[in-house]
Amino acid sequence: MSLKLPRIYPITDPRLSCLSHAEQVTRLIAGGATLIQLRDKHATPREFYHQAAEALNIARDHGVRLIVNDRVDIALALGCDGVHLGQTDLPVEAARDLLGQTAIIGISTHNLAQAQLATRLPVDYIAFGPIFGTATKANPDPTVGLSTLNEVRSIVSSWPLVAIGGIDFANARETLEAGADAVAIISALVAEPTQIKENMRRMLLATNS
Ligand code: TZP
Ligand code: MG
Repeated sequence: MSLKLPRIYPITDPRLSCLSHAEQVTRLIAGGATLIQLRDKHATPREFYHQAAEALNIARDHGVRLIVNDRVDIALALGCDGVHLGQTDLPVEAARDLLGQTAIIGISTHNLAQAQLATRLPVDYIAFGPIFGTATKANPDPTVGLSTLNEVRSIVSSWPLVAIGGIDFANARETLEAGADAVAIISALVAEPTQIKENMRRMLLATNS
């Protein structure tokens, strides 16, 4: 069955927020998040494993699904809900073999050809971006904009589509209107640690159709 995505898909960032994954997850859930991705480009695998375990306990207590960025091994070891893979991560088919049919697997795509190819892979959602300029990702691909997102919408037909990159309060609604089922957001939600709950709540309200 096709994955039903919440329209706001927050992603954690310990450097940006100066908070543990567990603390960010706690605050995002308080603001209404139901699907959260843990992303950590700096922790050691062991540190990320322990932090993800703590975050997963909190998510489980609230019936919230947790996706791990990059690390299939950590998702498998902890029994997280799924993984988000980039173009240079483990192949999706290998991740599917390891995690099984019920895991949620998402893939990042950055141009029309990659998005097209993704529709032939065993994924549950296709992410596309960066839509707008972003300072959060190191060496990002070129920004693609809303019109390309709209083209991707037609290329991937009914596949669940996540837009990512530079999405904030000013552009989240128009990004959804351009064809995304969900917007994945880091800095606009977690960069200001005292405002995470409030930002999550405001983002849900700002995109309420
Ligand atoms: N992939 C494409 S852009 C991006 C990732 C992980 C960063 C998104 O972060 P922000 O702060 O929402 O622009
Ligand atoms: Mg990756």
